[in-house]
Amino acid sequence: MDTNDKNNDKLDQLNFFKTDNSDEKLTTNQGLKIRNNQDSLKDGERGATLLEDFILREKITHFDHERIPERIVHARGSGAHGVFKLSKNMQEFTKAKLFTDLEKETPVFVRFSTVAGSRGSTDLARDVRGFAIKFYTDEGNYDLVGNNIPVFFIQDAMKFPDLVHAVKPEPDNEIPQAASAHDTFWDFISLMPESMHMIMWLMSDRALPRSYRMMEGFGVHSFRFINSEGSAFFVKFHLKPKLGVHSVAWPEAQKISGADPDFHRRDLWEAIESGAFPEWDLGVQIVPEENEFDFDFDLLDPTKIIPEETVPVEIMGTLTLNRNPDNFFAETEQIAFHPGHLIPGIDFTNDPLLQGRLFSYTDTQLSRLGSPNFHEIPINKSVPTVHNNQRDGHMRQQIAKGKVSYEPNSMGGGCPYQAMMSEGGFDTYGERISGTKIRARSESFVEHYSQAKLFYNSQSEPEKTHLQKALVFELSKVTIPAIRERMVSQLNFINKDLAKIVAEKVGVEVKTLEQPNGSIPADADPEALQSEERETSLNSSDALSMKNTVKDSVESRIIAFLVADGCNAARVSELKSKLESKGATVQFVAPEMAPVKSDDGTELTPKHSISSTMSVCFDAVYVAAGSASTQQWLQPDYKNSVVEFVNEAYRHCKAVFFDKETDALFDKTDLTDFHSEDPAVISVKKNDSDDSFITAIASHRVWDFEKHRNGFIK
Ligand code: HDE
Repeated sequence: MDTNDKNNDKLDQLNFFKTDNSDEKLTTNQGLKIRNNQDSLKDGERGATLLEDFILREKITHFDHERIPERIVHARGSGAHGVFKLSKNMQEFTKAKLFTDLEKETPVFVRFSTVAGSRGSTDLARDVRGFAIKFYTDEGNYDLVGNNIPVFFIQDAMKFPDLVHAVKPEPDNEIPQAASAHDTFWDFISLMPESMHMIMWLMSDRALPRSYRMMEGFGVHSFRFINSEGSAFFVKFHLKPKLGVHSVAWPEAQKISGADPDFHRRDLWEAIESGAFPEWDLGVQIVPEENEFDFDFDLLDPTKIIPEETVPVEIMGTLTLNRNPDNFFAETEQIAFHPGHLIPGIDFTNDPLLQGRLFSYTDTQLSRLGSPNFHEIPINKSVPTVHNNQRDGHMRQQIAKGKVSYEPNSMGGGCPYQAMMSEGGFDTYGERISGTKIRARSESFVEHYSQAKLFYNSQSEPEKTHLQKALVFELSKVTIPAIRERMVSQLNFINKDLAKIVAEKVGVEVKTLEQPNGSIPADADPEALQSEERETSLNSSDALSMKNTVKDSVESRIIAFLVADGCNAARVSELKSKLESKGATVQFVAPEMAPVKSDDGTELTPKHSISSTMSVCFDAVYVAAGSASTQQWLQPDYKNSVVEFVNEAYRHCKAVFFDKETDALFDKTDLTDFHSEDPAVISVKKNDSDDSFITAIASHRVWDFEKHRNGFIK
């Protein structure tokens, strides 16, 4: 598929709004050609500027108003266009044409984001990632506004402003930016047992994706599918990346934030530009209405997953991102998502978090985009033309003809008239409800620890270690010991070892909380509900560990080739071709930016000099064969940098390949201590082949050797 040639209904609609300045003259906003864009109009060459300079005034006024409020959460984001192609007709469960028409490719726009940071903050914050999809369907826009973590911190929308206030920079000094490692966040969290499951995910490496293209996506809440007979099913949405789920390590994340704060944005952009289109399988877990109460948790509780072992994910089709936006502001910034943008065949549930979201998203667009007409902004326009009697407001674009803007009417022939269901009219699912108005939490929502345990138990040893270290890092930034203490006491309900390890490192004791805090109904027995012994019916779930993810491709991985004068051109070219034929990208890193002269005289153009990049920005390192090049690397100007480059890749468990005649450099690195079974140290001395390097890159990292590689185990 070619990015820019592929068109569809949405792209055709957007094309209408695009402009191209090639071969055009500069104009004012009124279309007047401008003769001088250098000087303002003055009273003589050295005189004061004249108020009548409408060209200057227009230019400055527009500039003064260029900024709009950033999103209150998810301000930092990147987006791309793509398509969704259905592979399985889901008509048994839903009448949504999006999920029943096998012929149709539905245009989409997807926006990924971090949550806490400002628009200009780093991509590599330890944070949840947003994963919001707008499907431009023939039945109107359908938005799936999800995250890369399948549960949420809180159960009820009432707590959302508190959560966000706690995690955002502290209000007195606006510190820290894009980080949860501070007092107010952990103060709040330690008082909110319902957040513990999400905290396990957030402290895991899931919160440090290698790429947006290597993240799962989740709808989080239970939604409903409704079929044409009116039968309903609870569904949870899942997106599974074809490249697998991969992460970086926290020490890398911190360095990448300095070396390339746009790391994820750049990665997405460059992958799409190079034709390596990111793909996800979109699937659902389906629970028939009559099985609603078959689980040991409440399906309406957004702090719970349905384990995939209990209800498998049924794959419906593929989401592909194949085109970068033309203009960041017009598209990625102005896109407005809303979980309430629905189409027939999909509906909500009573999940009290989702219910609150249904109010918030339209409301926030009014201050962010400034007008109830935000749906008319090109990126937000539905493919079907809008016909209704809503009128006027700031920046109205539509020119609605005729005298009639009310209903019922006879003067307009009754139009626009209501659609019957058979004509695609939306009908809310007729859920039977009877209840008393009450401001309370259901008892079925009160158990908070068993799925946190399930998550922790399901992690591999290296993942558990990373999670412990994340908690230690975060809590070490908490200045108030009582908060640290309360937090480790919460962890004690999840795993006693975890609590002990963290407590020791953050200098507090594990105390038994008298009873967990939280909104517990007056007549519930909190101790029974929160008992340490309480487990889920499942001990561990493979789907929760990244260890079990897909590891079969080097596609779009970025490999640093350390090349210097005299390196072996034939080997460089041979390995480069092998890697590129499998979809990887090779970038030359040289002592300086000057072209490198290889042994046969071929010039290699570096993408980076050793002083302008770091190995944290790459997936693997190859040290090019050649004794002359090795000697150049060992010159005082480069030696420390190149040794650190290699050591750092090694510490972070990446594949490192030392080719022929590179021993002199190898001997200066930490690799001299490598474990003989470590499959990602590739060396001609071990008789490793190029294929071993390729397999090692595909497996992402050898986390199992992390302790050896960092010298903890000899
Ligand atoms: Fe959001 N959320 N949210 N959220 N959310 C916003 O809407 C809100 C929640 C999510 O790329 C805001 O347009 C409330 C869960 C994503 O443009 C705002 C509650 C999930 C994005 C808002 C939640 C999300 C947002 C800010 C609790 C995962 C970025 C700007 C009741 C299922 C969308 C905006 C984009 C954005 C409110 C909880 C995902 C303020 C009140 C749970 C991916 O309306």
